[in-house]
Amino acid sequence: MFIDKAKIYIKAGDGGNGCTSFYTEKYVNNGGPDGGNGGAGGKIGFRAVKNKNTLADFKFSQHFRAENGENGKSRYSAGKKGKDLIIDVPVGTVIRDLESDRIIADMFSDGMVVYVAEGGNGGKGNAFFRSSRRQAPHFSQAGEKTEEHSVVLELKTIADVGLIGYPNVGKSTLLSVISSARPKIANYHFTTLSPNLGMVRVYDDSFVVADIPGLIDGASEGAGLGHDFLRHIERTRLLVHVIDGSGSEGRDPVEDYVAINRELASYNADLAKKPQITVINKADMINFENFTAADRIKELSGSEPVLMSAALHSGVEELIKKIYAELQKLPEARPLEYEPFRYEKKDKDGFEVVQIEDGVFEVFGGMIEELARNVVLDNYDSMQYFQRQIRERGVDKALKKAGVKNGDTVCIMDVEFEYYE
Ligand SMILES: Nc1nc2c(ncn2[C@@H]2O[C@H](COP(=O)(O)OP(=O)(O)OP(=O)(O)O)[C@@H](O)[C@H]2O)c(=O)[nH]1
Ligand SMILES: [Mg+2]
Repeated sequence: MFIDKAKIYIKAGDGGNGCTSFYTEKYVNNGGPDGGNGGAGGKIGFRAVKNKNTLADFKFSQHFRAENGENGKSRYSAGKKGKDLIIDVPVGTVIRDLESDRIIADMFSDGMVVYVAEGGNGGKGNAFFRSSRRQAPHFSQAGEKTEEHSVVLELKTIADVGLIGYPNVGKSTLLSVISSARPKIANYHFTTLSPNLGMVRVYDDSFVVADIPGLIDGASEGAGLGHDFLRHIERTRLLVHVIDGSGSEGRDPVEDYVAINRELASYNADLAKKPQITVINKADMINFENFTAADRIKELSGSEPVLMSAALHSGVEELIKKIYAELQKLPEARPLEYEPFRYEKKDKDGFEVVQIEDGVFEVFGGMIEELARNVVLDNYDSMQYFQRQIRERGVDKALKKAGVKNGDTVCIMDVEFEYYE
């Protein structure tokens, strides 16, 4: 199955907890604190690989988590860092944040790796908190937790040339003649259901051609296979517009030429502006008495169409040379231009005070959560530290401003305090 859009969930690793422990040995009493730090959580990254050409794998697995950091242990032993998780995607995959719809990365070149989510920091062990004033800290810090994010993967094939045209005009036949690709070819509409890529060798060089499903009137509004596949030619440098010159299905080649260009323009104006080479195919079946289509298309497009029979391989060499010459004049394909979106770590300084009811206030926010990592609530040492920090960081002031009075209740995380100045 060809899948070119997928939604997945990614989560970098949580940091491991710091350890609270005291040195023990036979005959040694009251050893010092020796709890080690937790390890950092693993990062999440994406890697572009050229041996994949669909996002089908993501149909079946959608949850990706990097390893958590290990907890710290006694004897100053630090927890191991969590392993990073690198997710392989086909070259040309564009990664977006679901919520903001902003681009995180355009996986444009083979082998490139982009890290998109940092792992949580490990918590400090109690050995870290030892100071001259506090010889035996009975607390350690919890590891930092990371959040899960939803991201959208979208494959936008990278090819030099895109083949466009009505169904059954011979696009896939052309690709099979000029490259070693073996797309399905048959005498009915929509033989091609997903893009095919082929590499065309010319002189000592080569270029890549993408064959997409045929377009029909109203494709830009979703008719037929719709414009779903047009995104695979958005990044091409040149379009080759294939027309059935024989009118074998009772259609007029000139009308076809105009209609397909109209569809392109209503899908995306940039696509319509892309340089085009027009190819009149099925020349073996054209009745050249009264054949005026080539001249009229030349008038409309401003350049001579290539007359060709993909079936008889005639005119094909000429077309390849023309494409190649045209490509030399065009700039190399480039990645999308975007300001990369990054997942911010949680705000660690802000907090808010709200009055929930008469005499009851609640304090919450990133700063509170961060502080709470440092606290073991039933531990006197740690509680003192917490209260002092809260005062120092302006929570007291904010409470007063909100109108707190002696004897009121203040809720912070899971704990209720009675407020006294
Ligand atoms: N007589 C003749 N028939 C051709 C020529 N090129 C292709 N055909 C035939 O036209 C039919 C359609 O060819 P395809 O290559 O599958 O056409 P397509 O444009 O890829 O069609 P879709 O994938 O459905 O959009 C097949 O039966 C081909 O054999 C040609 O130059 N001359
Ligand atoms: Mg086809």
